Amino acid sequence: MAYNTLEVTKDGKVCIIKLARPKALNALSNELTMELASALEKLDKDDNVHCVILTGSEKAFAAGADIKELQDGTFLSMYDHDVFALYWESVARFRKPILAAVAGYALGGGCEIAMMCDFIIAADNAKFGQPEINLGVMPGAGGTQRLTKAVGKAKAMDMCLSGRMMNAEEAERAGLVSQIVPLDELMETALTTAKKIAHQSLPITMMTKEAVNTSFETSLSQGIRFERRLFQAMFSTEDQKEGMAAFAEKRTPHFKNK
Ligand code: DAK
Repeated sequence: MAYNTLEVTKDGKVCIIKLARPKALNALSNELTMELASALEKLDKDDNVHCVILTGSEKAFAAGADIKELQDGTFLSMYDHDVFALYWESVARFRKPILAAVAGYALGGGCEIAMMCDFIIAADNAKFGQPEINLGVMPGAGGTQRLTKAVGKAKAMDMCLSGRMMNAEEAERAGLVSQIVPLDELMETALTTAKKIAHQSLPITMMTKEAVNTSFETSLSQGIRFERRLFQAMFSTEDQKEGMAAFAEKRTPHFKNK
């Protein structure tokens, strides 16, 4: 399907979604937001897709919500037409592995969407920030929560209150990104990583993701109990038998996603 604001391509079992509003630094307009949600809904049902990469341009992953669309909003228009909560969260709700490949600016809603992905690979020119304070508002799509969980209170407060940006090195040191690579290696690294994930058993990667995400929602003992049940349940899959048999037989496993 063709989109106005996204370029969607496939490479084997990996799907790459590129945000494509370059003139507006990929500002997250209503149209882009709805197209992203619709693309993810289709990919969720596509059995041939096992992993998704969300990326932008070399200059901007996304410079935030489209301020020009937001500026005349009222409390009621925001409340009634809750496009952000409904559609942006589609990234967080996506059940298959999804990683963000971030180059350039990831600001405001752009930073929030990157943080909704399972992890972030950053180019060395990446800049992360929650600059909403400069606009007379605050982060509204999880920034105050996910950033705090990722980098801790001191840096999250600093960024949300001062609006300053974090470069790639600081983001990696703080635990916001999993690795930094040179800009011209970003997509190659993201694709190699995504293919590695896509090669695993899909139900097992999905359950693993669910278990890690559960750590944000529950106490340690509940999380550990949940992990143990999923671990035990995995022994009812053909892929567990295949994975362990392949190890014992010194061969590569061939997962059937069953
Ligand atoms: N929105 C609209 N247009 C944007 C934009 C944005 N966020 N960011 C950049 N652009 C546009 C610029 O207006 C400019 O357009 P033209 O003037 O050429 O028409 C073009 O992109 C190039 O931008 P610049 O000329 O500014 O480029 P520079 O390299 O000089 O600067 C910059 C790059 C990223 C530092 C700068 O553009 C900038 O500061 N951008 C704004 C960053 C920002 O404040 N982001 C936060 C947006 S607020 C909600 C939940 C969440 C949210 C909203 C609602 N609800 C639950 C209801 C989220 C809010 C946000 O994200």
